[in-house]
Amino acid sequence: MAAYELYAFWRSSAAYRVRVALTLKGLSAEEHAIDLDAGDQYGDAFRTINPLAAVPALIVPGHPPLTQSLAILEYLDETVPNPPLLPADPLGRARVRSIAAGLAADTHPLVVPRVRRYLTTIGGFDQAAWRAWQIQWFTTGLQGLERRLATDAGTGLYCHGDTVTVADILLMSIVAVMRMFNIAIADIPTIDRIVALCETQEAFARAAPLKQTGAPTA
Ligand SMILES: N[C@@H](CCC(=O)N[C@@H](CS)C(=O)NCC(=O)O)C(=O)O
Repeated sequence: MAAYELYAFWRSSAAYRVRVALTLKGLSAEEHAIDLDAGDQYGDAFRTINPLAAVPALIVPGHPPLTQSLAILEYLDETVPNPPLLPADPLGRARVRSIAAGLAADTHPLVVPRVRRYLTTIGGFDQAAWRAWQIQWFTTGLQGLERRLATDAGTGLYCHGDTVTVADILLMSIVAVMRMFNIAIADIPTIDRIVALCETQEAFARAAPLKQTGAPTA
């Protein structure tokens, strides 16, 4: 199997997704830490890997870096089909991709370091305003997902059916980073149930931010 390399940061929600998928597929990658708090993503060295200055980037030997966590998850799913991370049927795949995009495209980008940096410098936000902003968009994303999961027939033990899909990986990646910010959202029982089930699995446990190199120890 290819000797992958993964550019990541311990707290990164998007890098967490790739770690989970690699483990589920029985793969591993040598990790290179890009310290997002120190601004390493803006250095020339990393910009040659991802000009958009964001992790993750997965290096498949002999190929240009793969970026965008959803694209990386689909690449891994296509090259190592078992266990599948997308349903076999087109409607199921569309539902899973829709749940994943709701979190990856409509929720997560609002709370990344570059947005925090802009709002707390040019945008005039103090720490309280930034925290209120984070809570606002995590709440909007997860309460919307809760309504959907609670009413859709497609929901099973997991976000879609009874096996882990890309939708669960995205959900857990958002929950993991919310915890790092000490943000909890009430009244999302379906999500809480799915999160508790995912947490029993090694792939999610191993990807936990606080278990990664560079994470604070106390
Ligand atoms: N849509 C991208 C998001 C990538 C992204 O924004 N990653 C964050 C960490 S979770 C990052 O590196 N941010 C750097 C910054 O905001 O300066 C993906 O899914 O890979």
